[in-house]
Parts: sequence; C-alpha cells; structure tokens
Amino acid sequence: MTYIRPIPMTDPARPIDALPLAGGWCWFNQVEVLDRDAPPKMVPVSDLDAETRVRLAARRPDFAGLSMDRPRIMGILNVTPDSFSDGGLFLRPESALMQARKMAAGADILDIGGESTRPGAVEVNAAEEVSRTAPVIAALRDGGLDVPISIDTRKAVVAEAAFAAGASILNDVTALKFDPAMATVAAASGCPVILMHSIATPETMQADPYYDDVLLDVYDALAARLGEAIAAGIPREMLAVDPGIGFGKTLQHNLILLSRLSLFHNLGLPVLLGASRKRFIGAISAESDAQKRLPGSLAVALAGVAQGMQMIRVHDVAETRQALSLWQAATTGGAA
Ligand code: HH2
Repeated sequence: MTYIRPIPMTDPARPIDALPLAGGWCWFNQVEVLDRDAPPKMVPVSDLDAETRVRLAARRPDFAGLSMDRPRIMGILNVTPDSFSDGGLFLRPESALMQARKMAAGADILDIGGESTRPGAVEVNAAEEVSRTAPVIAALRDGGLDVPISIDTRKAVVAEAAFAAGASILNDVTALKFDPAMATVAAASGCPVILMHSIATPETMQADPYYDDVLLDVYDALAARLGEAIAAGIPREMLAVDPGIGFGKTLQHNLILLSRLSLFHNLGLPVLLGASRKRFIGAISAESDAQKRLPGSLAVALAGVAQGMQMIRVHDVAETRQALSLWQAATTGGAA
C-alpha cells in the first residue's frame, strides 16, 4: 500500500499546476509517495488519479460551524489539580471562568478538560470529572459566552453532562476507544468529534512506545478509528483527526510526525495539532518548566500551520493569535 503526502507550500508565487491544499492557505504541486517497503519518492500532482487530487485539494467541511479555510485556535482550559502545565491554576470555578473568558477573546474553540492525560496520570473518577467540567461550561453559557466549547474526555458520562451544560464538540484522546459507550453517545449527540491517536493509557503510554513506522502506523490507526466512528453513526463530515503528539510517542516519534504532518490531509478531514508546552519542547530547548515553553510552542504551532493544520490546540491563546497573524501577513504579503 502506498501513502500520499502532499508537500505543502505557502509561497505567493503558485505554479500553474498547483492545487490548493485542503481548500486552505497552502498549495502543492508535488506529493511524496510513501511505502513501507520502498524508499519515498516525489511525484507531480499530474501523476495522481482524479479521486486523490480531489480528496487532497477539496475544501474541508466546516467544523462546529467554523470554516476550515483558515487556521483556528483552540484554547485549553484544564480544570484539574494536576495537568502538566496549568494543573491547579483553574480548579476553582472563579479562576476557570476568568481564564475561559480571557481566552474566548482570541480562541475559536475552548477545550475544557477535567482529567489530566499527561504521561503517568492516574484515571479520575467520572463523577469527579463531571463535577469539575459541567458547572464551568454551564456558567460560561449562562454568562452568554457563545464560543464553541469542546469537552476533552474519554468518558461517555462526562461527555453527556458536558453536552447538557452547553458543550458542542467532543475531543476524545482515545478516538472513542476507552469507553465502549462513547461512540453511541457521540453519535446520538449530533456533535462534531475530534479523534486523537493514542496508545495504551496515560499511565503506561510512555513505557516503551513502539511503531514499525510511526507516521504510517498513526495514519493507519486514525483511518481505522474513522471507520469505526462512521460505522457507529457519526457522519464523516462531523469528524476531525489529530496525530496525538506526546501520547505514546518518544521524542523521535513526535519529530517524525511533526515533520510530515501533511500526510494526514489524505484522510480528507480537518486536522488538529496539539503540541503546546509539551515535554518534547522542553527536551529540545532544555526547558524543564512547562510554563516557560511559549517560544517553542509558537514555533511548533506555526510549523503546523505551514503544513495546513486547520486547528491548533494551545494554552497561550493571545500569543498564538499574534504569532499567527504575523505569520499570515508575512507569508501572503498582506494579501489575506
Ligand atoms: N493533548 C492533551 C490533552 N488533550 N486533545 C487533543 N485533541 N490533542 C492533544 O494534543 C491533546 C488533547 C494534553 O495536554 P494538556 O491538556 O495541556 O495536559 P493534561 O493532559 O496534563 O491536562
């Protein structure tokens, strides 16, 4: 089997044969053909069959009412005592609400979670997770906040409570695998769903992650999870995918994924990248304090946008918004 990775470009001068990448801000006129048993090769888009060209070039369905033809920022709000970079900061409802309102000024989506899934984290009881998240979501809605809210959970009861409180997107770091009831709840909700790749559980995922080929294995796993989600009754156009940076991946695995993220456009859906403040940024920059990883986080976010990632999940919304605006201005010459 071969895998087609569009080679993303952002130069203002587009060759005549260039196609838009996923109907967005990048273009491509060459692809890298990857094969588990053969060296990669570059081929022009003219060598692709019509179906593949359309899949890679077509504008993605809107996600949660947001058009996917420009990069979207998802702001992270962890209502937890132990998240790796903001644990304990927003556990009190008043602080959570203040942070959510602050982020809502620049975020396209707010992602609210009540369970840390950092490496080594222990599972949180569902009732506790509901009590951390649902009241904050309800209070934001009562206060008139209309930014789409996603619930970051692997548990169906937590998702249901969040939907009832006003969340309208499910973000499941196990791609509906952890809780057998999740796919049915997600389908019944009619809400869009983010399927993220992970292996094992947060407690064990970093023990000794192994892949034959991390890029192609993660791609295949996401394709399989997409198939399962669709079979469970979630319409394809309600789905987005995420390679799951840091979830059962070594430093090298993360870097291989980041350098060839554009492969995931071949799944034909919006792609989300979550790298903000993560451990690999600390490893490369020798910064052990997660709260001091903003520069590295911005660099990785922009590297993702340069590969056409439609959604970027970040802790530092205003700073990412500024970086993104400048990146866009500088790459388009002010044309967009
Ligand atoms: N990363 C984390 C949690 N949820 N969801 C998606 N879709 N993609 C991600 O990369 C992702 C995610 C982990 O980061 P964070 O929420 O900041 O930390 P913690 O799990 O410790 O609460």
